[in-house]
Amino acid sequence: MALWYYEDYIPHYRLGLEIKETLFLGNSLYQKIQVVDSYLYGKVLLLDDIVQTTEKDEFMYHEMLIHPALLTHPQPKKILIVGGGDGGASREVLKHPVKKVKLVDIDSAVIEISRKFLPELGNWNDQRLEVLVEDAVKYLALSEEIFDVIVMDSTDPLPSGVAEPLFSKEFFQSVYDHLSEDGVLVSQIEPPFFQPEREQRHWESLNMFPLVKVYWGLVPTYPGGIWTYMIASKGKDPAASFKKLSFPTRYYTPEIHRAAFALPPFMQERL
Ligand code: AG3
Repeated sequence: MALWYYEDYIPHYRLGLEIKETLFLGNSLYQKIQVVDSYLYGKVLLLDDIVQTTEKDEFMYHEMLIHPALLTHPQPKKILIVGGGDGGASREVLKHPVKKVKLVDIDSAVIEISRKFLPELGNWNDQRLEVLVEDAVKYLALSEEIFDVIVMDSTDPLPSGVAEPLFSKEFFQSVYDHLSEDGVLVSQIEPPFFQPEREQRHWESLNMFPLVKVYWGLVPTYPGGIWTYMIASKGKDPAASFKKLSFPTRYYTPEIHRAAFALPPFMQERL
């Protein structure tokens, strides 16, 4: 009998994947963690029944989350990743000539399970990477460190979800205070088609930055067609920072970077 897994994203809408088997199922202190093996997307990591990443399409998300931000800073050396326990975001950051990457994830179980079941996602042995299991809100409140780029690779900012405090105005202010002069923040946000009001709220919460832009990309296993990212810069304009990279990519190109900032009118009108 066929085995199907569904993500019930919002009422009246679900995404389904036919799976071969469940490889891991358990609960951490913070959330339900699951890894399934699917026919079309390979291994899939789910947190609280929400698809986080899949072996086959993760490059589309991680390349678009990382490269526009790293190219927007003139010389990114110190990077902070908030969340990112599966390792995909730090892997892309480490392709750049950065000096130090700190990955701060609240849930050690996500890191352990990802390293065990999706080891090819991360570049865990790179000496420049430091992994800390901590609540990023507390971590930043207590730290005086300054970063060039801060990446938020969290779960969806759902009300009462683990990531909710990361999308508050207070946290964005704290991120701003921990960024260097030309500092850049990038975060994945929600699909604009289904969550327009929430997108607008995130946008408004970032108004301490002189430049805030939204860009989009495709991630086949995420809901709502197009997926959006929000980028805030103290210096250069992210939309004009496209560049040919010195290493191979499978989604990012300078042309895609440029096009990603072109927004359809239905999105533009609310920003
Ligand atoms: N975190 C964001 C995943 C969002 C997908 N949302 C959904 N399926 N409803 C990705 C973590 C990957 N490093």
